[in-house]
Amino acid sequence: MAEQEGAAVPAQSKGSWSSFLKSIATFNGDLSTMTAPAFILSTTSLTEFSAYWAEMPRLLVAPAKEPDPQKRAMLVLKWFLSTLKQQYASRNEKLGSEKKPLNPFLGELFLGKWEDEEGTTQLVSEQVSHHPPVTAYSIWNNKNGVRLEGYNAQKASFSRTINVRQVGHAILHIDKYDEDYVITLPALHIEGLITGSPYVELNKSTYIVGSNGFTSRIDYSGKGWVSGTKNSLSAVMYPHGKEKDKNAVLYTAEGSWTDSFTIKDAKKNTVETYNAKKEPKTPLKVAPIEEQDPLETRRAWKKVAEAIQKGDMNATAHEKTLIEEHQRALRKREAGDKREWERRFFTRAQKLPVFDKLIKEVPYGSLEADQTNGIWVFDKDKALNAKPPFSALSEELKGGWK
Ligand code: HC3
Repeated sequence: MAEQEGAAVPAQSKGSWSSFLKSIATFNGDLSTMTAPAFILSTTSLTEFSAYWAEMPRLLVAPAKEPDPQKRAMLVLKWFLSTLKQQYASRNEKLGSEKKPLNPFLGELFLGKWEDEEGTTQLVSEQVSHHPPVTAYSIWNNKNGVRLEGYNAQKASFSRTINVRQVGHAILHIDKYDEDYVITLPALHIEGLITGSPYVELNKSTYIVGSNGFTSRIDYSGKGWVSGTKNSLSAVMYPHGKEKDKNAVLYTAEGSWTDSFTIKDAKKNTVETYNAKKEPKTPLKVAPIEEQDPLETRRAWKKVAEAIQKGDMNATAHEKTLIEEHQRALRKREAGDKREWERRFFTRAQKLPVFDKLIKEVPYGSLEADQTNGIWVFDKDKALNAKPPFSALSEELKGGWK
């Protein structure tokens, strides 16, 4: 049956939804400038999305417990695949559809931690650029000596729907084996726009390149593709340089990133299974709003979020304008003083040797620093010297970073 236009749109919003659809057909590619109807606005900022990488700490740290390098790389693949549902589909489940996230301001912060049998897994996420919007994050677990660091920006275009290319990467480091894995980020597009129930579908391929000599390539497909099934994935792991050699495949993964997938070895024996619906998540602990820094996302956007929740568009616009005006005044002052906003936890790097070395295994990979306002790395010294309410971070860092 053909998709019925606006079927999922509340009756009073049908007009604004069709105007929105008309407006995005000519939009300029900057997702932050896109104005969407009230019912599709989210109360969550993109700085919070960094948490999706680690909601299951057990899977994130599992590779650090595996002595065999080949199996370790396979467990990195398993963990990465397990994060996809959180990253790209968890909001549909919670909110009923993909909504338009709040566009973070420069310097916006999101900090939290997961505490479970794997110890503490700490998250620091910061908006390191506003034009273009870039979010950087560092996630670490001292007990298991695992660190994940990265940043991302989005380049959007319109052709039949909203298409988004992600610029940026993540790097997973395992202390015990002094091993790095460079992870590229999937392109995506929005499905369900016509009916008013948008959701994300992933496109093309991404790679995980390990410094231990193994690469995984993950291919994504959706409803209209060969597999014909929503949210499908198919992955292969092979030694560096052997992407085209079918006989060199060490592991394969097949299934769905929103449901379940299976990993098999070269002899077609199942070695790992994953069921997104069954895997337990550890809740993220975030400081109560009253104890947060004024730049922390939930405190900074509190009034906007309340107005969105009430469906009060005037109050939403008013509160957003206050934040934007304050930001403009800050930028003006900085320009007058000929200085730049000092990022709280991240710093620009001149180069990223680990990335440069490993990305050679990816046919089309590059850093694209010009698209992300620089190369962003977590600055341990900044974090060690962090003032209240972030002083506890320095204890966390002293407790195990190599
Ligand atoms: C495209 C997207 C904003 C960016 C989101 C990113 C790429 C951010 C980094 C995370 O690690 C992964 C991620 C997941 C989802 C991506 C969002 C999906 C939709 C959103 C658009 C700006 C909203 C489009 C508006 C509407 C009304 C169609 O939903």
